Amino acid sequence: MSITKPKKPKSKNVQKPTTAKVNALAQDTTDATGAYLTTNQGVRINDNQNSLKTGERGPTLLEDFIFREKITHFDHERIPERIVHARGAGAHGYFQVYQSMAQYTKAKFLQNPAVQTPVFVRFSTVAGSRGSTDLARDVRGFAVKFYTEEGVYDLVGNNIPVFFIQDAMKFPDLVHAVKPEQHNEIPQAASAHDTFWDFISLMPEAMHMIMWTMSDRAIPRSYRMMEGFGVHTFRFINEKGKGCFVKFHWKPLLGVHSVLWDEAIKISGNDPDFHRRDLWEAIENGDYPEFEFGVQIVEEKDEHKFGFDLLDPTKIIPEELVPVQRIGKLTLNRNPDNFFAETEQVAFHPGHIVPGIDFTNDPLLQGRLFSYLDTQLKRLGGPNFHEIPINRPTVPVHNNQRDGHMRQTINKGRVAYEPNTLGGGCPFQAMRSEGGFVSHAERIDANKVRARSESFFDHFSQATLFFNSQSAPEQDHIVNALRFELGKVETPAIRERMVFMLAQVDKSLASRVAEGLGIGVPAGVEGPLNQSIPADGDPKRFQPKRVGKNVGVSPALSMANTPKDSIKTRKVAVLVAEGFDAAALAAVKQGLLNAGAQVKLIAPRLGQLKGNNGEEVKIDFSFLTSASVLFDAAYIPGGERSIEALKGVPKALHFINEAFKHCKAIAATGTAVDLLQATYLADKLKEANRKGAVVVDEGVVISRDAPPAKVIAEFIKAIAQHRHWSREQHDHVPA
Ligand code: HDE
Repeated sequence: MSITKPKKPKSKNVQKPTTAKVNALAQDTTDATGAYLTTNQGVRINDNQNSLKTGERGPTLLEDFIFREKITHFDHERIPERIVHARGAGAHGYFQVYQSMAQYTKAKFLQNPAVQTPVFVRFSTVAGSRGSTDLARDVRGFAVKFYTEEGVYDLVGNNIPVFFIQDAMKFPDLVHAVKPEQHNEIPQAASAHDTFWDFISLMPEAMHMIMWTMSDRAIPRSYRMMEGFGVHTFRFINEKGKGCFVKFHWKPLLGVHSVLWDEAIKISGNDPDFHRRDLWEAIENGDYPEFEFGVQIVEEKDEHKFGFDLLDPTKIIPEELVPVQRIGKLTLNRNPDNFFAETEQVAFHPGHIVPGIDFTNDPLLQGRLFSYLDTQLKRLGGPNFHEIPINRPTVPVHNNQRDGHMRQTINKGRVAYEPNTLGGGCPFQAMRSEGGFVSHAERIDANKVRARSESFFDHFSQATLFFNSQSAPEQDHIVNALRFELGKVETPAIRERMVFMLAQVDKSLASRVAEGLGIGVPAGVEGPLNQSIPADGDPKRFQPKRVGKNVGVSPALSMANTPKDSIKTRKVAVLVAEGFDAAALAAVKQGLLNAGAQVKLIAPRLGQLKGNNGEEVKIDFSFLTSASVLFDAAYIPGGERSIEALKGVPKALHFINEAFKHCKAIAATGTAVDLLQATYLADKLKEANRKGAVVVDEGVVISRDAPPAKVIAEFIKAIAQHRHWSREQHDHVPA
C-alpha cells in the first residue's frame, strides 16, 4: 500500500504573520500555516519518530535534547486541578451598563452605556474532579472576569445567593466533608454520603444553604438558565468617597430552569458534558447567553435595619425588601480557542477589584481574600500567573515586581524600586483623581477577638423563608432530594440529627423526609444543637436564635415565578422512521425554528430517511446515540409506515414515556396518535379522534387532523412552560 506524502507547502504559500498580527506570546503558529516542527527553542526537528540511541538497538542517550524536551513537557501537561470548582466551562463576551451608576460608584465600567467591557466567564461545579459529570447535585460557580479600563475586576460568585458557613475558618472542614471520603475516595461529585451530612448536621448555620442545594437550583437545565450571585455584601464607592452596600445578581434572560433529579442522574450517564456542550453549542449557533446585572443597594445608614446582619453570608436580602435594579447586561459571544490556555488557566480572585468597588467585613469574604491568591500560586506555579494571556489586564502593568517562576516580561533598565531618581521616579503612584485605588476608610474601634457576632445566630428563619416560598412541586423535590441524600447516609445517628435539624426549619418537611427514611422525627439531639463552638465557648450562647416568628414568603425565590414566555434555544426531539409524514414534519419544524428552538431528528438508525413524499432527510441521532433526557420536548409526526416501524422500537416508546414522566411538552399528529396508544399517554387520547380536535392536556398536544398551525401554537406554549409539574401528581410512569 502506498501512502501519498503530503506536499510541502511552497515557501511563497506559507503565510508569514505580520508583526502587527503577532501576539508576543502567541508564537505558536498553527498547523495549517505549513510551519515546520521545532523545539521550544525554535530549532527545526528532522526526526520526530526516533529517539537518539547508541546504535539501532542500543540505549537512548541522555544527550537527546529533543526527546527530553518533548517528554518533559508531556510529563508536566497536567497542573493541579482546583481544589474546589475543578470542573468548569468558560466563554468570552462583553458587559455593557444600561445607565451611569455614578451616583453610587465611580467604577469606570459602570459609567458609560456606550462602553463594552470584555469579560471571560467560567461556570463550574464545586465538589467534583475535572472529569466529573456536569449534572451533580451541587452549587454552580459563576465567576466573571471584567477586563476594565482600570484593570481587572473579578466577581467570583455562585448560582446560590448564600453559603454553607459564616467564617472562612470552616472552609477546609466543609470541603473535606463534601469531597470523596478520604479512605476510599468515594463518592465522586456527590454530597450524598456520611461525612458531608455528619458535618452539616452539626452546623445549623448551613441550613439555609442546604434548602437551596436540595432544591432544583442545584441541578440546572443549563448554565444559561441559572442565576448568579456575588453572595457577600460588597460596597460601592462614588467619586465623593461616599459608600453604600451592594449585593450583586445575574439574571438569565432565558429564565431560571432546572431538570429533575431522575433526569440529572440519567444525563450524567448519557452526556456527562451536558452543560459544557450546551454552552459551547449555544455560542457556536449564535444563541449568545445573556444575563442582566442586578444590584440591591442599601444606604450605609440602613445597615442595621434588617432582622439579619448584612455581613452574614448565610443571608439574602429578600428582593421584596430591596428590589434588584437591573443595571446592565452580560453577553457571552465567543468560545475559548483552547480549553487549557483559557478556561483552565484563568485565575479568579475576589481581591481583584477596581476603584469604586470595595469589600465589607463579611468574615467569609475576608478569608477568601487570602485564599485565592494563595491557590493560584500553587496551581499556576508561581507569582507570575497574571502574565498568562487570559489573566492579563487590557491596560499596561507597571510595577517593581520582578523575576520568579515563568516570568514573561523582560523588564529593561536598572531600576526596580520606588522611590527612585534613576528611573525618572517611574512608575509613579496615582492620585485618587488619576484613578489611584484608595480603600474605603471605614472606622473600626474594637478589641482583637476570635468571635462571631450574635447578629449571625438566626440560622433558621431564612431557611424557613426559602422553603415557604417554594411551589408545591418544588417542595416535593426538596423532600425527595433529602430522602435520597440522607438515604445514602449509612450512620443512623447522622440521619436522625439531620431530621431534627430539618424540624427547626419546617415540621412538615422534617416529617416527610423522616417518613421516607423510615424513622421518626427525634424530640431532641444529644449535645447542643450547634456543635461549632470554641473550646472555651458557652454552648448556650452559641444556640441558634430565631428573630421573629412570621418569616413570610418571598415569591422571587421560587423558580415557578420565572419568566416562561419563550422557547428560544430549547431542544426538541422529533421521532421518525421511514415513511414519516413529511408535510407535518416540515410545518412543525419550521414553526419551532421560527420561535428560536432547535429541532433534531431521531430515528432507529443514522443516515438518510425518506418521508411519505419520497424526499430524504438527514437523521441527527439514532435511539442508541440519544435519549429523552437530553431534550426539552418531543414531537412525533404521523405517517403510517413510520408509526408502524416505531411501534416495534422499544427505545422509541421508552423515549416518549420518559419525556412524559419528566413532565416535558409532547406533541403528536396524524397516525402518531396510534403510537401513543402503546405509551403512558394513552389516557390523554380520548378526545383525539374527534375530527379537527386538538387535545391540549398538561403539556401534551395531540391531533389526528387539525391544521398544523393550531398544533404548533399550542406546542410552543407548552414548551415555554418548561415543565408541566402537575403531571407528577397522577402520572406515575415507571420509565
Ligand atoms: Fe471559592 N475558592 N472559596 N467561593 N470559588 C476557589 O480558587 C474559597 C466561596 C468560587 O472558575 C479556589 O482558583 C474559600 C464563596 C468560584 O476559577 C479557592 C472560601 C463563593 C470559584 C477558593 C470560598 C465562591 C472558587 C479554588 C470560603 C461564592 C471558581 C480554585 C472562605 C461567592 C473560580 C481557585 C473559577 C474557587 C477558596 C467560598 C466562589 C481555593 C477559602 C462564598 C466561582 O481559592
